[in-house]
Amino acid sequence: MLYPQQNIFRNKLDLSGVWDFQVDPDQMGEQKGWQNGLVDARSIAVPGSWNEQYEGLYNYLGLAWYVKSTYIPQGWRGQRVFLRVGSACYFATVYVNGNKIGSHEGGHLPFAFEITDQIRWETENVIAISVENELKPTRVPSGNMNTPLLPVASFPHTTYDFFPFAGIHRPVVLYSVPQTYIEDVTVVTEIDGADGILKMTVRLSAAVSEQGFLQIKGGDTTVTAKLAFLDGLAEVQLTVANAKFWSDKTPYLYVLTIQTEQDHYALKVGIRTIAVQGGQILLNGQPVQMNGYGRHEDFIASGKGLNLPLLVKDYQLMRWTGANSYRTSHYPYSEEEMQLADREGFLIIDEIPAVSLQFEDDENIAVRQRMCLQQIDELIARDKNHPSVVMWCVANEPMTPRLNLTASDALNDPAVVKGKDFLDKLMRRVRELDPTRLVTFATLGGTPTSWVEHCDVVCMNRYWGWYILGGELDKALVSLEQELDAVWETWHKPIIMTEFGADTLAGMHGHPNVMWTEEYQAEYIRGHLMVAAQKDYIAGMQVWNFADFASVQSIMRVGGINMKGVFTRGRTPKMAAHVLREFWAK
Ligand code: BDP
Repeated sequence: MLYPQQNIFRNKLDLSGVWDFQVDPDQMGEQKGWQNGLVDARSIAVPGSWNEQYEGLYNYLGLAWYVKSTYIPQGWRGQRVFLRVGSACYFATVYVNGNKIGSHEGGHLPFAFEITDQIRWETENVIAISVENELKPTRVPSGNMNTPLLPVASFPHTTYDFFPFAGIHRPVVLYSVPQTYIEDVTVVTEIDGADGILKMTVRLSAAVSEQGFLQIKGGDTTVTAKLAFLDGLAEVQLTVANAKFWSDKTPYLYVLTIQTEQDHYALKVGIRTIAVQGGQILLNGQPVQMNGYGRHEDFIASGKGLNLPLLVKDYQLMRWTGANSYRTSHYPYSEEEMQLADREGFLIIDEIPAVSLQFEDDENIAVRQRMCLQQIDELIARDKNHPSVVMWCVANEPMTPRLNLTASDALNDPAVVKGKDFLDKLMRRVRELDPTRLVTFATLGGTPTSWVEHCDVVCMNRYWGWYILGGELDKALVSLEQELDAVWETWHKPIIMTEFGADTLAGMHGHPNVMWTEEYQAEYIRGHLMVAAQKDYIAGMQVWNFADFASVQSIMRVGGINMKGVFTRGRTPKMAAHVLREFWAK
């Protein structure tokens, strides 16, 4: 799943723009031949969620069609041509010139199909993509569950607290590659004193044996090596003497270029290591704090669609508060976002969309587990070479019907046993695919203790002073401190608070600082950071949330917005942003 690129051997045509669009609530489109063109189309932006582009589509989550016609350059003849979708939420089917090419399930990861044999070289080609985002218990994340563990009804009926934006969210790209092309590259780095060691595996699309060449370049340093492919596979290890290591403070990137008989591929790589020791996370052997946010891909009108100016602005705002880290809560973010993280020096906890997993119905559990494993495979394939990604997160707040079970009750509770088995399997899969990074999942208060056993870092989402002891900050902070100490005593693993926050209506002030005021949020965050500052085992504090974001409608969400942002949805700072600056930026 290499990111497509343009070079002298490869071509790329980005089909982002305004496409034809039509909803298909009765699912008759294919029968009516919509794969060849729409009859009553309106305009839609790609990438972008459809929900905020038209008022009437806000709550529409059924099937919809996207169509675009394009020439394919003559110069691509003789090459293999692929159609790649950065992400489509949730289930997508691709058609080229009326023929069904393939489908993909899962809303936040890229997929590509070879379309070489479908191409018309003399005329325009019709690309049609149908996308559907129904909420179902078997999907990840799940919706329309009939076991509502969440106490407040919501519309749409998600199990998660963000709006289920739908559509083609990332670019649709046509790209061409040589007949035998570089299909995959894996780079693993180690540090030996002042030297950087890179272990690289390159896989070709065919099991051929040939010679290739590889180069690492950065500043005045160039290191080269020969590649000997045997049955399409080559492995090589290189040492960069006196290397510049990648870190959040100095995000130095080398350019790795791979050359084979027919193909070229270039990749930016950072040399760094990540490990845990006692209560600390070590980046390049040195303790590091992962301070920042839980976030969302979310903005006015574009929904969850890739929004490049917003990405750049968000990184600037995060840096302005002194943050060096965030979690891709609650699903993989765009590839462009990950590239920016490498470049800007952010430490990423990379999460699959397993939000609020429940362990009730065996059939649903089995389907969901397959989807979780698929998403782990796809995510690691996509993000394994990003130095910014330091930790994989296999779930957010998996839950059982009864929280806070005593240790002995938990032993026999069927949901606890199933949940442990489920999470253990996910973490095992991650370690098989990538033994070099850390693994975790985000716990909520009352999570069965045993589930945390295989985590490298204990990630805690806690709302002392908001959902619990709201308005009683002094008491809340005492409880927080007690709980943190107890978790540390149990596990002796580093702890990151991956969520803590308070809904805050921007512009609402109070003296005294009651809940929902900017003053309350500011004091809430200050209090949490002060508790954390006294604890050596705290390896990071990630505020929920970076910015206000669209959620589902419920009595919990004024205007359908979760207002725990330190910035508003339009990106103006609340008072709390200045508190974070005091702690992190000075
Ligand atoms: C946490 C969830 C997060 C919610 C948050 C909240 O992980 O997705 O948005 O609560 O309630 O439990 O604001």
